[in-house]
Amino acid sequence: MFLERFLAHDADRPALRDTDGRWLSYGELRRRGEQVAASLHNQGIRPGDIVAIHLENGMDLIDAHLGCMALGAVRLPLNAHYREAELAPIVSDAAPALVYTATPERFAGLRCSPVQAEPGLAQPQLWPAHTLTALLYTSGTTGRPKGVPQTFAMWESNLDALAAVWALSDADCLWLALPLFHTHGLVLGLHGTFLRGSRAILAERFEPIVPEAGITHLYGVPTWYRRWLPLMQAHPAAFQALSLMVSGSDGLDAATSDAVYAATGHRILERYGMTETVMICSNPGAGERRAGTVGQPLPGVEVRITDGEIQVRGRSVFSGYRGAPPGHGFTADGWFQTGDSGMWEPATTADPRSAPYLKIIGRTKELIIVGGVNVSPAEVESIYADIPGIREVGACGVADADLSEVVGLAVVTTPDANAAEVRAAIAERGARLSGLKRPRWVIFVASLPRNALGKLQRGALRPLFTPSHSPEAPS
Ligand code: MLC
Ligand code: AMP
Repeated sequence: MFLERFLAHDADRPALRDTDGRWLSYGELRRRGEQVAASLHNQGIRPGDIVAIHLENGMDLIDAHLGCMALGAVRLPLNAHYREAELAPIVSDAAPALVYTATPERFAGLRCSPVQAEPGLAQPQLWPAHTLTALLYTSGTTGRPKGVPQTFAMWESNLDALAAVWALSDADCLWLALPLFHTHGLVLGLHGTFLRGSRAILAERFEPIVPEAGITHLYGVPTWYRRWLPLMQAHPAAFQALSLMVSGSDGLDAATSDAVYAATGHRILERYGMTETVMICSNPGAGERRAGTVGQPLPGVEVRITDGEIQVRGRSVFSGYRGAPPGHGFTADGWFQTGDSGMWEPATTADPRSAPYLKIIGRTKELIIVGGVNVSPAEVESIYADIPGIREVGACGVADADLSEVVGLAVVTTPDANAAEVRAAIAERGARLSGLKRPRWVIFVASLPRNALGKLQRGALRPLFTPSHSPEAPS
């Protein structure tokens, strides 16, 4: 059981280095959790209540998580970069009883029914296991985020599978700069560390640093490795000394994988996951790591490809979106539909007996992945569609050498539109979106590509953003 294993780690064992450089032991983390739990309880929060955590990496965020874990409250990690318009649908759907945030103004217009303290209640019972431990929202392709209930059981089986495949141990030390409001950082990074009793060095945000001695593991997104490359070439020894570099959340290009290998002798380990499933496939810790593939299904996870789509079932797969009809997102025979397309790559001569490796070749869902962060084109469009002078807009992913993709926005104006006013309004509306969702490219076009049924063809928008096309300004 996840909590029992977390509670069993030696109290003196170092667990986490805070962003100010101070090490905290497992005993200290547990004490802090208990203190926060008592304070949450005094504020009227009870096991099973939803508590939103809208914070960047740091001890305030860690304390909030530990407090909820100790009390048995359900954590609602919110992207700390999200603005009011992005938070609104999540807050209205999840209705958290309490919000931890450093920017309360972003919640000013949102109704989050605050709880009433009930004085004189007994001390809470601590570390009770509850069915739900967290609720993570994922960018719905319709533009409305969907709540993905998370259980310790999902996490534990998946993290144990990863530990086996990656040969992880309690001696590992992870450099943890991944934002702790996504599956990657929260589940693999933070809870993976908590489960095994290993160590993590917390960083506020990613910056390409030379790993200090003692760090053994890096988990990151492809953008990070591209930004790290010059440093790896300049200081290869510091990277050679690592045990493992893992990439996920987005496809890693072969050029980066090969350049990292040439500089450090490490083949980056690629793995594939989703908020709904935790990790699905991975290349092995020991054994053949095949660049451009995401390896094989993890123990406890089954993968099939039907009509080109990757479908998954297993212990770590969630049971359904919050508030959605049963079976939504699953096939009739119970497989979760990832919306990613893939193919099996057969065994190679290096290991002819090995099972095939999964290669992700595209997405059937309409999603833009910017620096490992999912962006729904429909959500972006909804921000700009009602600007006076705009008839319609379409958003799509545009290839980017740093972030893999950035958002492109194609705009059709009305005949009487004032170009300067439209441009100014587009720039002003950008403030309603967190930075990675904001369109990097805006082009003006005469019409949007639609199919016979009138449905916007976002794939056909992409070629309009090629450098050879000079954007038309509205007249
Ligand atoms: C930064 N910004 C974000 C953001 N991070 N907006 C939304 N979501 C985020 N996660 C905004 C900032 O507020 C800022 O806005 C602007 O983007 C630029 O910020 P920055 O810090 O200068 O950006 P940059 O250094 O370019 O950061 C990019 C990045 C970082 C790639 C280094 O985003 C990152 O660490 N990404 C990792 C994402 C991740 O963990 N994904 C896992 C998803 S889970 P403004 O307003 O100031 O301009 C998953 C499952 C799986 O996919 O398999 O893992
Ligand atoms: P999220 O909804 O944030 O959990 O993101 C999950 C999505 O990220 C998946 O459905 C994939 O589209 C994408 N993804 C995750 N890992 C990889 C990977 N290794 N290669 C390509 N895409 C990935």
